[in-house]
Amino acid sequence: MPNENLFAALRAAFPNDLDAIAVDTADGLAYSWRDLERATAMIANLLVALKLPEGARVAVQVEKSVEAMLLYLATLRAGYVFLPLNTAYQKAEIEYFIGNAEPALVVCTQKNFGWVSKIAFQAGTRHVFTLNEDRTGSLLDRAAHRSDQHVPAVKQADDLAAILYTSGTTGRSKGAMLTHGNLLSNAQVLKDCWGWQEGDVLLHALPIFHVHGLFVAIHGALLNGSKMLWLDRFDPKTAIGKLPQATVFMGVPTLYVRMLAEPALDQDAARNIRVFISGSAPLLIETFNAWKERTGHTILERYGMSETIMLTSNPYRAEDGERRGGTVGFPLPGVGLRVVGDDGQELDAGEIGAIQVRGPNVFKGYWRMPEKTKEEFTGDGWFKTGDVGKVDARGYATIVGRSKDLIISGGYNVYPAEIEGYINEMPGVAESAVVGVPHPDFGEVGVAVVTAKTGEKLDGERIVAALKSQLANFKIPKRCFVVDELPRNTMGKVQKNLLRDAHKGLFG
Ligand code: MLC
Ligand code: AMP
Repeated sequence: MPNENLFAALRAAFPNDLDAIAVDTADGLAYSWRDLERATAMIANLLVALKLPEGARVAVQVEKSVEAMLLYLATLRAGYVFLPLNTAYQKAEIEYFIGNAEPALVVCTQKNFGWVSKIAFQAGTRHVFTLNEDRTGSLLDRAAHRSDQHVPAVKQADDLAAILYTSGTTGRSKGAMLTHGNLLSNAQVLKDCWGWQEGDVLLHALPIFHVHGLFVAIHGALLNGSKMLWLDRFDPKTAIGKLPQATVFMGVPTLYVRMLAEPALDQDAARNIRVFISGSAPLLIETFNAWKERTGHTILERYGMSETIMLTSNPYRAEDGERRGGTVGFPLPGVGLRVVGDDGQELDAGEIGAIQVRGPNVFKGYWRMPEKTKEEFTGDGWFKTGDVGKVDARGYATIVGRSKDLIISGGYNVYPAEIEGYINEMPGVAESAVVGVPHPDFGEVGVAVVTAKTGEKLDGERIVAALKSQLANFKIPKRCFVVDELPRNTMGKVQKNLLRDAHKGLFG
């Protein structure tokens, strides 16, 4: 039986010249393809030596670095399941993820080792290693003694490769289980759709805890044997400075907005770019137009999810159609996308309804949540995205809203229910509502509206400060208002649309 391990496919795409540069970092380090090959073998051999059980999860909360990417690739190579965690997550969030996923190995930064290892050991994790931004830490120390030869573990397309936690509208986060087959089939489709070609160079500026930076960007470059210019963090000036050396750039809309604010962004800076790709959040038509005017390039917008990786894309080639701002383009080859009404019946072109999808890219289910998984699929096997949209007569899909109560801020998902849960626990709080309002930088940000229990006095700033010690920074509402009562409809349900309207002009 052929080995369907994703790593094996990525490795097979390495160029013949293994001494060529695979990754260049902003601080002047260069990694050859041979370095990638050997370092992933050494880390994979370390994982093998730990005798982790079949299907073991490797949970990783470290800053972005090339070594963090090598750890991801080594986990695939050794046949274990990678579980990336945003570095913004705080104690309670990590406690939940580790408790739920029960990883056999946790890798964290030295700075967080005390509290992360305590949580991990309490959850039954056997090994906790460290990996720091400056390439120090016990993971690499231990891997340094291992052989640099390793045959990729044999995996089938249906075997798990990664678990990505995504928050839920109710209850706790769910771990989306993605298989080697999900990831590889999607990467192969994108390689063709986006015209990856010889000589391409990717400017990698996104975090690597989520689908966009971890899968779409890294798999895209590796599967094409393309060099990456690696930025550990996004800074618009640095990114613009690197653009002339790149041919492909991927970003969430906030990255485009921040680069547009720099006078240095012009046609010359973008002269070698073949394609600018945007996704993870709606790209405003103003940004799409301003980008075209300033750089001469039409951004290609695409749409995806943690549960499905990439679903749709605007056309790359002119003969396939124009890139239409405000739309997310056509379903990718192999992806089925339909828009259904309240009765579950498919709607006609132009009609707005719930978006459902299916295809080889659609995940295997939520980790240890068979009931939740069942709820999110229709009886005939389509996944309910929670997005609301339409498909026009020419086949372009547009996302017009979400049926899930979700805020997308700077490309990160924030679930109001989670934030409200924390606020409602605070002393003196009667109830709260968190809504998303437009923001010029992040697209959308959360604003909290809170009422006090009778006789209690609350201070919005203190509520925000208290949240900061409990939750990832991007989830913190940018403002908190204390009011006498929340608007309700006749059924007693809080009218979030009225709150959104009342605060929509807050950030100009
Ligand atoms: C940072 N802050 C945010 C924020 N990021 N607030 C709201 N939303 C965000 N996304 C806040 C911090 O809390 C802090 O507030 C202040 O902004 C500065 O923090 P920072 O750490 O310096 O921010 P910065 O590094 O500039 O980060 C901004 C960013 C980052 C846009 C570069 O958010 C980012 O990398 N976003 C990309 C997310 C991404 O990759 N998404 C893909 C998901 S995959 P304070 O008050 O503490 O000062 C997916 C599927 C698909 O969705 O289709 O791709
Ligand atoms: P996540 O759960 O973080 O993977 O986020 C997935 C969600 O991001 C989708 O369900 C959409 O709501 C949203 N999304 C991704 N790409 C786009 C896009 N191009 N336009 C609008 N929304 C998007």
